[in-house]
Amino acid sequence: MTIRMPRTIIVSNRLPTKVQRNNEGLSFKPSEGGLATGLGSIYRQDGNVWVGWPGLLVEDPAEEKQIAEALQGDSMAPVFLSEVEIENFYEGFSNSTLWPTFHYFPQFATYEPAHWQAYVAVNEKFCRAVLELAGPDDTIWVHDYQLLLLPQLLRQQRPDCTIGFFLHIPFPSYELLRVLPWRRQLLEGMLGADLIGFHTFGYMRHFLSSVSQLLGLPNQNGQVELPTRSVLVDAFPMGIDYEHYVQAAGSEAAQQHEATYREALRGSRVVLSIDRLDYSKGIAQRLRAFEQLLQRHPEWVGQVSLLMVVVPSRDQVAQYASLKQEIDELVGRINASFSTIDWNPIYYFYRSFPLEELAALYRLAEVGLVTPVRDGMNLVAKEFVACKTDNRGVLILSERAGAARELSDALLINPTDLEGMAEALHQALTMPADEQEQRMTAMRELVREYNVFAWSKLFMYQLAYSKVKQNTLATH
Ligand code: GDG
Repeated sequence: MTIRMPRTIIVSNRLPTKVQRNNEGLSFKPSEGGLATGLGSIYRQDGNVWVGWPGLLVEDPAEEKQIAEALQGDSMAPVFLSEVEIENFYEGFSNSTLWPTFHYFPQFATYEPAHWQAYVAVNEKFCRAVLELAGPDDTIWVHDYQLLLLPQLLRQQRPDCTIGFFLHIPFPSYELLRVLPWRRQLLEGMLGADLIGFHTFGYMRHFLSSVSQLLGLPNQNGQVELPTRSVLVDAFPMGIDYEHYVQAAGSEAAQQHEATYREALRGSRVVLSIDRLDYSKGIAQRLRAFEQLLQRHPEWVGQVSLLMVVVPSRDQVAQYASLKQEIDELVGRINASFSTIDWNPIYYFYRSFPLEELAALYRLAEVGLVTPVRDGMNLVAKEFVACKTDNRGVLILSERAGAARELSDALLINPTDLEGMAEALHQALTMPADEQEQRMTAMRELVREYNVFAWSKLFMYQLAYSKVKQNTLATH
C-alpha cells in the first residue's frame, strides 16, 4: 500500500511560465512576476503542483501532450483554452465584465450571457483539472477574479479539502457589485473557500457587506456563518521579493545601464512611471498632471523629464486600444509644446524592459509617480522603494492603490486632482534630502519585512488554522 501525503495545489488563470511558439518549436520561459516568485517555494515542493492556462492557443493534441509533459517536470499542470473560450471567458467576462466593474468603471462593462456561460464552463474545466490531481485532504489555493466560482465547485466535489481564495484586484462596494446580473453566483462561488483573502481591510469590508446584503449572511469578526460551515475573511497585503530587487539594483548590469541613461539625459532630473496599459492605472491623468507641473512651475522646463514605460496589455479589448491612442496623442501634444532642441519633457516607451534595465530606471529616478485611479495593491510602488538602496528619492502614490494603506510615507495624492498631483511633483522635486531619507527608510523597512514570502506564509498559515478551527467546532 502506498501512503499519499497531502499536497498543496495552486490554481490561477495563468501558469508561472510563458510558453511560446517560434520557428524552432516551443519555448518555456519562467515568469518573473511577483506571484510566481512568492509561491515558487510552495508549488515546487515535492508533490505540489500549479494548475493554470499556459497562455497560448493550442489546437493540436500532440502539441498539448508535449506541453503537458514539459510542464510536469516543473510541477505544473496545464488547462488548455479554446479560441472561443479565450474570447468569451478571458477577454469577455473576466476582462470586459469583472475587471471594469471591480475597478469602478461600470461604463466599460458588458453583460453578455454568452460570456457568463463561458465563464461558468471554464471554471468547471479548471475544477475538473484540479480534481484529477486533488486528494480528499489536500490544500487548494485559488487565485484571482478569473476563478471566482472555482472554490464552490471544488467544495461540492471535495467537501473536506482545505480551500483558500485570494483576490488580487479591488473588491468593489456593494453599489458596484449589485449591478452585475450574476452577483449572487459570484459571491456564492467565493464562499466555497475556507479562507478568503484581500489586499486591504477596505476590500474585505466591501465583500462582507455584499455578502450580508445580497445573501443575507451575517458575519462576526470577519467570519461568515453558513448553515454547515464558516468562512474566514481577512486582509493579506501582498509584498515583493525585496532582496531580489535590491540585488538587481546593485548589479553591475543595472549600474551600467543607469550610467548610459544618465549620459543620454544630460543632467535632466527624472520622474518615472511604469504600468501595464490599463485605464485603471490613471496614465492619461498622470500625463496631464505633468503638463500642469510645467505650466504652473515653468522653472522645471528643461530640468525634469518624465520617463514613461507602458507595457502592452489586452490590446484585443476595445477600451485598451482607445486608451493607447489617447496616451499617444497626449505625449505628442506635450512634447510638441515644451520640447527644446536639447531636452524632451517625456520619454515614452510602449514595451517592456528586462529586469536589470527596469532596476536601472528605478535607481535613476528621483521621483516614482504611481497614480492609479484604482489598483488592488500596485507592486511597482514597492519595487521602486526596494531599489532605492541609498534611501533617496520620493514616491508619489495614489490614495486609491492598495499599497497606500502601507506606504503612508509616500506623498499620497488623489488621482482626479490634477493640480494636487502637479503640486506633489513640485514638492517631491524640492524635498530636502533628510526628509527624503526619513520617508524612504521607513518605507524600505516595511517593504523588506512584509515581503512576498511573508505574505504567502501568513496566508497558508491562516488557511491551515481556519481548517483546524472548523474541525474543532465540528467535533463539539
Ligand atoms: C495585479 C493587480 C496587484 C511592469 N513593467 C515591466 C515589468 N513590470 C512588472 C512590475 C510589477 C508588475 O509588472 C505589475 O504589477 P502591479 O502590481 O503594478 O499591477 P498588475 O499587473 O495590474 O497586477 C495589482 C497585483 O496583481 C498583485 O496582486 O498589485 O493591483 O492589478 O511587478 O515590475 N517587469 C519587467 N519589465 C517591464 O517593463 N521586467
